[in-house]
Amino acid sequence: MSAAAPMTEPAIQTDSFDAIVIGAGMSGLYQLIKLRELGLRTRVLEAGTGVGGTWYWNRYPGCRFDSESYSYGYSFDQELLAEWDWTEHFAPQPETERYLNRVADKYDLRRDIQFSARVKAARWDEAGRMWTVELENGGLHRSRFLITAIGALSSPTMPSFPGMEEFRGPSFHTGLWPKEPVDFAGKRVAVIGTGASGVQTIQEVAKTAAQLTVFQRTPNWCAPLHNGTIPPEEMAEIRTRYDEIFQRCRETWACFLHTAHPQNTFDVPAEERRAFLEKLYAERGFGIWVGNYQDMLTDRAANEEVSRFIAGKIRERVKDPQVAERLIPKNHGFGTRRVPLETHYYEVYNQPNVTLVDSKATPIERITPTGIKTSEAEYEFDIIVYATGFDALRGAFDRIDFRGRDGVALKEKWRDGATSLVGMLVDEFPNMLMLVGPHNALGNIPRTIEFNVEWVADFLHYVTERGITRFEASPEAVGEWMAHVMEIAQGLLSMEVDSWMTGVNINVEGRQVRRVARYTGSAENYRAWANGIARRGYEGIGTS
Ligand code: N01
Repeated sequence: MSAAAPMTEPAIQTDSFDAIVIGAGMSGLYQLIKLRELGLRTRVLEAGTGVGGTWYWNRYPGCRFDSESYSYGYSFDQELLAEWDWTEHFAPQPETERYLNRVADKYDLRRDIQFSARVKAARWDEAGRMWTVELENGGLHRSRFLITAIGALSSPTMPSFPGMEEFRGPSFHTGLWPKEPVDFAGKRVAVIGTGASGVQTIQEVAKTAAQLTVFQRTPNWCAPLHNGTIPPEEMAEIRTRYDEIFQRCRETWACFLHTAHPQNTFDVPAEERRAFLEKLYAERGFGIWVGNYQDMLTDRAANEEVSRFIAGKIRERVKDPQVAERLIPKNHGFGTRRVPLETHYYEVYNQPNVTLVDSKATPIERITPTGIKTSEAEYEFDIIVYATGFDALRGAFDRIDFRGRDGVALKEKWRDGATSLVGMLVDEFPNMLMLVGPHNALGNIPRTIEFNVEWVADFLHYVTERGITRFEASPEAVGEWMAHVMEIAQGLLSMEVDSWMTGVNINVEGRQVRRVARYTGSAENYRAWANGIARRGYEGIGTS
């Protein structure tokens, strides 16, 4: 059956393809484009009803980039770069979703995407050298190659408070937001969680809610986003600099426009240091985090210096000193967790309609039919928002029953931590490739995605040109890469802190132990390793 077959579901069917891609987000869409160029019959299986992945599911109020828009879009299509106008330096979710739909339209991608197709299991068939992919609705597909494009932060997690199902009002997880707008005007609203999603939600909901109560367990260090609109003449100027912008992203540590300052914190006189931090605080985007002094994330004293500076800013911005203290992290230094970027977030706590509850001191005990009961008080709410995050990096894999050679389950294999070769291959899982899998360079993620998608396309070109029908990473190559991944994370202050970046999520069984969950070296290093494998004839990947 051809890949151009009508996408009607849910009739049980067994279709055969050269490649199946799971997920129609940024990575899946680009992978489809590249696989078509290779002439591979490809089917993309997408759980949602539209394209966009992260930008399809995360429609919560205030959701937007915190990479500069023009550093975030695809770089591979000059025509698209010439046509597309970003309207804000950090585009809001609806604009990004529109952008990804434009890409899908332009390349007529939807004819190869099957929507409402959530993958339940994928089994490797050694005799046939094929993957069999089973959908939750019972549909079956087979393919020679399997590519996961399932995202790093795509498996939302809920807390397990007693009584959650009894709450009478609507409740939402930020990562599973409904398509219909939610009206907060005049409502009593609770937001649980103060990570990047919580912060963006809180500052938006505070504008209209009658009362907003924020349940904060661990404060995060937040810094100003400094968003602004992009007038047409500025967009025209940005457009002339796209080559320079993407070149810059290729050269920086994490593919952002910002990269570490080449000096150490205390090599600079105090006054100059203060001026530099003030400058970063006043600038757009992640500069304060990834463009700070180069030792800020490895040297404890350097980190304390920057933390003190940011704490001072919080104290200046929040009028009630007790509330300010509650908002200042005490158990981790600045930048050792992902820094949420904010717009008047701290000033929200000066509003009379906003209350901050310390849910470490007074934990949530249960959700009641009318609100939330903590160890100290009972609150009434019309709406509860769970901004409680994701089972990062691993969760999207665990939701699918991947079975490799001899029936080995990926979930079991990764029980004590994921293993991979450059985050893209796993031994015992032949013909499977992962985009943005564990131990990927993440950072400004579209840049990583483009690199990975092109690496996968080049590899599949190599494979198909030679009539190779089976490939598998060797355990030795995986071991060597993992040793590098572990070694490079040594000495990072972030490794001493619980967060999704160290694989911790108290809401998920088995995620209580800190691990090296992502590649913490530079993107350049990551690319050099992956390109080295390719240059040496895909060394460490057995083929037949
Ligand atoms: O999730 P999080 P997120 N009881 O894990 C709290 C990306 N992103 O969705 O810290 C009470 O950071 C939890 O508390 P604690 C970005 O990479 C990007 O906000 O565990 N509280 C924490 O406060 C980001 O880092 C953008 O003590 C509970 C919060 O919920 C990543 O996604 C925008 C709880 C979870 O924070 C994840 O961000 C948004 C419980 N049982 C997100 N369980 C962009 O701008 C959890 N919490 C592109």
